[in-house]
This record gives sequence, structure tokens and C-alpha cells, in this order.
Amino acid sequence: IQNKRISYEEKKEKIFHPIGKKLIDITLKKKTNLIVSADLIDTKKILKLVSLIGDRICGLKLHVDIINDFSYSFINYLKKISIEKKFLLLEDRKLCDVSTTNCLQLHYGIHKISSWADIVTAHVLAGSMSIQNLNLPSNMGLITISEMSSYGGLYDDNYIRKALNISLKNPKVIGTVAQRKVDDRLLLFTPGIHFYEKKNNLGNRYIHPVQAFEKNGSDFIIVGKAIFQSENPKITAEEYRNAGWKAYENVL
Ligand code: 5IU
Repeated sequence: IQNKRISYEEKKEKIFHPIGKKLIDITLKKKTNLIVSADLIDTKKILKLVSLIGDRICGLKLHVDIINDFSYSFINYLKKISIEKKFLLLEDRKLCDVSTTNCLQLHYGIHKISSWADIVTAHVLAGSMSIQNLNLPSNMGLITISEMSSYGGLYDDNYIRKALNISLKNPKVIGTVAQRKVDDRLLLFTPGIHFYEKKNNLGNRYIHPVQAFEKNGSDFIIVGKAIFQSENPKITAEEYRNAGWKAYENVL
């Protein structure tokens, strides 16, 4: 059948980076491929959300540069919870500069991303060298952005093919964001997930978890507003977790 995919267990054999393997282990153990995007500007709100959804996710995606009251006590506490509840911390920094600058943005400044994040996102617009020599800790992985979820993006097939090639050749890359099937040696992350919405008026496009797995061959769904803005994030997260897991099992 056209939609068949390899299992997480089989995929784990093809992923060599320890963080990629760890993410798959968590997914199998907790039976969840849900990553929640906590796009919130107050640490209290993030911690409240995490207390509700921590058991249901394999990853928590952050934009630390939007947090008004960012502090190391917050990040240390979050790190502790992520270890206890078993989920990874993803910083959606979308590095997009030359290697030297990417490196500085990763290790220095207020947020010192490399001191706590398990995974960081990066564009490859500046070429393959831009994501080399970043001095990443051995237990930190990269997710490249080959194709975003927004409509009207400038990514054409040629760009995407080249971005995927760069991703495959860099041993620090555990996977990528794209809106299509990718090589089995990359984990595929799918933002722009919503049960009901198709498009928002700010340029993002949404698909259902079923479509993410059936059509795109996704491995992980990334859900933001649908969960953190819902009346009951705990129940809603459980709904997305179930939908993501069923969608995965149905294409096995
Ligand atoms: N995000 C996208 N699309 C992308 C990439 C990242 O939406 O292609 I790369 C981010 C933006 C936001 C989250 O932090 O994922 C999605 O949140 P919502 O589910 O609220 O749209």
C-alpha cells in the first residue's frame, strides 16, 4: 500500500544521533508523537501548561526569546521536569546565519541555548557549512527547516531537495521540517496541526494529524494554539496525542 511506513523501532535503527534515538525511545515508551509548542510569554504560564500536559508529550517546543521573565531558575526547573516526565526540550531558534554567528547565537547571550536545549532548529539557506562547526554538545541535535507550514513560502522543489541533502549529510541533524515525505534516515516534524482549522489569517496552514501521517509520512506532530489556548489543555493534549498515535498505527 502506498501509505505504508516503517515503524519507530525500524526508524531508530536508521537514526545515528543519540538524541534522535532518545526521542524515539520516549515516543515508544509514552506512546506519544506529540510535541507541544508553548508559545507563551510568561514562565508561570509555561510551567502551568507543562504540569497539565507533561505526561502526554515527547517534546516541548519553546521560543525562549519571547519570554518576558526568562531566568535560569525557570530553565533549570523546566529541565528538571523534562527529565522527570521524560520529554525533550526543543528551542525553535531557526538559526539562519553563517556558521560563526549561528555558533555565537547558540552558546552565548542571555539564553545560552546549548546549555539546556536538547534540540535546536536551523534553516540551511546559508548553505551546508552554516550548520557545521557549531560546537554542539554531543547530546544536542539539530532539526533543519526544509519547507515551512506557512502558505506562500519561498521554498521550491529544488530548494527543498537541496535542504534535505544538506540535512542527510550532517551527522548532527536528527530530522527536518517539511510538508512532504522525506528520506527514512531523517525524522520528520510537522507543525501546522489542527483538527478543524485549515488556514489562519496570519499565513499559517493547518492539516489534521491523519493527513500528516498518511500523506506526508510525518513522525512527530507539533501543536501550539490548539492546545495551549484550549479551555482544557490536559484533555485537548490527550486528544491530539491519541489522534497522532492512531494516525501512526494506521499507516503501519
Ligand atoms: N512553526 C510553524 N511552521 C513551521 C515551523 C515552525 O508553525 O514551518 I519550522 C512554529 C510556529 C509556532 C508553532 O511556534 O510552530 C505552531 O504553532 P500553532 O500550532 O499555534 O500554529
